[in-house]
Amino acid sequence: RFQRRVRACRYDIDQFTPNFLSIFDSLVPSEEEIAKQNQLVIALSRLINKEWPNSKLYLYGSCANSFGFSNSDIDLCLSIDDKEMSKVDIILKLADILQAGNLQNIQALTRARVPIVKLMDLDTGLSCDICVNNLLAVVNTKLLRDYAQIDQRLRQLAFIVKHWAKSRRVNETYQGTLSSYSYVIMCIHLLQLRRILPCLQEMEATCYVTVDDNHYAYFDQVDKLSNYGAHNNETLSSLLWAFFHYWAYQHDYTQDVISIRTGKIISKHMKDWTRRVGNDRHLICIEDPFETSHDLGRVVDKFSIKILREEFERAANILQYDPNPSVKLFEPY
Ligand code: 3AT
Ligand code: MG
Repeated sequence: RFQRRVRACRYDIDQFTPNFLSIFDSLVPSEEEIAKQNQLVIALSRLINKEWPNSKLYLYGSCANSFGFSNSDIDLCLSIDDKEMSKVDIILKLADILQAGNLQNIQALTRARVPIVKLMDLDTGLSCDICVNNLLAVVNTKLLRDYAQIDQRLRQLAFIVKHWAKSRRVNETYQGTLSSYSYVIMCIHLLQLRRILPCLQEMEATCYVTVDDNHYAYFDQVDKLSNYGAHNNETLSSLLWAFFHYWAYQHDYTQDVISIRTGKIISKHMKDWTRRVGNDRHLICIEDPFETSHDLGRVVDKFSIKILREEFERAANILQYDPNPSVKLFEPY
């Protein structure tokens, strides 16, 4: 049985919070950049609505979930109800419609796992990917944004974790490491366990959505929860310490699944995630809050799990012992 090692947080950890907060500030996109993103959505929507008046273009992913860095690409999703056309046909036609705009490098990637149109907008200089009818991603974007509004420490923690993951090259799903979306969910889970965040999907629902005949509901009146975490006064650096210590030394990789849907740790056994099925190896288990049969850790293989766990340990040790953790943590891999 995996030994869970628990260490006491270093006594002087809080002194590093101002350094981590200034890194956070340097990564946040400016108002001007956000205005440009909205301008692009309006311009593209106009173009697309001429051809498909009943379609709607949604921003999703990091530029809409409030966990986006400055200068990141824009993720868009076109919602369109056309039973006659396949997704690939819609993508091809969309690429064609967009030729009329002031855009560059329009490419229809029809053979990708999620078919998309890629483009660069010459007016704003922004690059974006447009997918079709991927509405669950629009819903999970809103859930993440709602959580971020409850306590500012979530956004701060997730930015630092994402920045660490990008610096250390463990944010590359095609290399078997975790997506940004997974890292944000890991941060939400930590704050739920520390009662800094509630579990919105366990509360009385105020928001209902149906995607592909599946019904989802959760409490989204988050302005009523702005004092939820106030009893806990842990600072950003001690939460970072807790995050890396959890994943380095406390998480039980053989038995546990983290679940923000329930706000708890649940068992692999209960989910039947104890053995490899097809390409799903379940070496680190992170339940998707809506697609509950979906393990976000399924991209991780027997090589990348080692890399990932070594990086968690490296980060935990830096936060425990290094005199200058806010520098060392992000040293390029
Ligand atoms: P970056 O800032 O671009 O690194 P991001 O928030 O855009 O981060 P991703 O690129 O990982 O995050 O994903 C874009 C969105 O797609 C986020 C989420 O709404 C959705 N998404 C990503 N991976 C999954 C997944 N495995 N299951 C469901 N939705 C996902
Ligand atoms: Mg993205």
